[in-house]
Amino acid sequence: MKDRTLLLMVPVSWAGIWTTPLAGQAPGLKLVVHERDAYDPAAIDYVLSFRPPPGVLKTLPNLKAVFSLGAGVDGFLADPDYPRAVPLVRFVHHSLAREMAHYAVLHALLHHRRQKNFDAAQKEHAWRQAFPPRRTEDTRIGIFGMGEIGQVIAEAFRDLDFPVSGWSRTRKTVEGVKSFAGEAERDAFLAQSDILVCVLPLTEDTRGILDKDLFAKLPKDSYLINIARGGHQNAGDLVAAIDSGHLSGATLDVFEPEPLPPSSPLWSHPKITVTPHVAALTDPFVMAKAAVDGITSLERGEKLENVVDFERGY
Ligand code: NDP
Ligand code: OXD
Repeated sequence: MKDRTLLLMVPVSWAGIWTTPLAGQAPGLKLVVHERDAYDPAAIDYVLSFRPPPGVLKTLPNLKAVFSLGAGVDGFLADPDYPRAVPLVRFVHHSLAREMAHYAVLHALLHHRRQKNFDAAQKEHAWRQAFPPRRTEDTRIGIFGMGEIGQVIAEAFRDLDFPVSGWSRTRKTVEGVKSFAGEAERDAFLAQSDILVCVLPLTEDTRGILDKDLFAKLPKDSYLINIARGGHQNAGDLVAAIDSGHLSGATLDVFEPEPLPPSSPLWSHPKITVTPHVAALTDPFVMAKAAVDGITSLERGEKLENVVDFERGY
């Protein structure tokens, strides 16, 4: 790593979260922080970022690879000047998928077990043995996006005895999980998803996919958990589908824009749970190791793993 420089493009106040583990993993690597340190653009070999300011990457003539701090890379592809000859590497690790599975299971069970009703009863000191859950065997979980994260989420629900299916572009073989593939099988998948968990990447094909047409195809009383990107959901259509009684509610971790403005009606909707993009946080030490391993592979002339396909957009 000697004579190599990595540029970190994150909010300056967060820089230490990433520089400490990177310095520990690769003591020889020079670290510079965008908007904090002066640097020569020609000296930058690698970049680590999540949502880099558009236009900066193209000013780095000797850039060899870009590492995403997250699994989703829409923040990079939103830059029309992303230099496409430079490989963009996603963060893929079981720790991230596992945290996403914990979040999805937590919110699915809160809904499935009707926990909001017990919270309300507790406030009244009322012993109400009401609100029986729907049978687990009858609560069909649909995973929208069966990639690195979706498959781990599917397995977690399967292991809790829920019937699980998944939708992806290409067919998957995951034990005990029914696979639906492509546009032709999308409606059939939706029609049997009582809890829909969205973990699709945000691409030209998936932007706005969670809209009124899609909600109409879900079974009555179904529930949405969106932990992918805010750009997938049409918030107005979602509120209308819930208020009409067709959907029973939603948990949303992602929004467009973020942070969700205080004036958004989503904050106070009684059937919507809002969390601030925390379904899974990248572990800085795991991420630092992944980036350093990637740089080492590249420097040895080996194949880089988890490289984004710019045509597909993920
Ligand atoms: P992957 O790229 O591994 O998986 C994406 C999946 O979506 C694949 O199964 C892919 O199908 C499927 N897919 C993509 N486009 C389409 C389409 N047009 N039609 C049908 N299926 C499609 O991504 P990850 O699982 O690693 O991550 C998923 C997303 O989760 C990220 O992009 C990010 O937005 C979000 N995320 C959110 C976090 C949070 O804290 N809220 C944390 C981490 C990730 P195929 O397999 O056939 O290619
Ligand atoms: C990610 C995220 O994409 O945290 O990893 O949203």
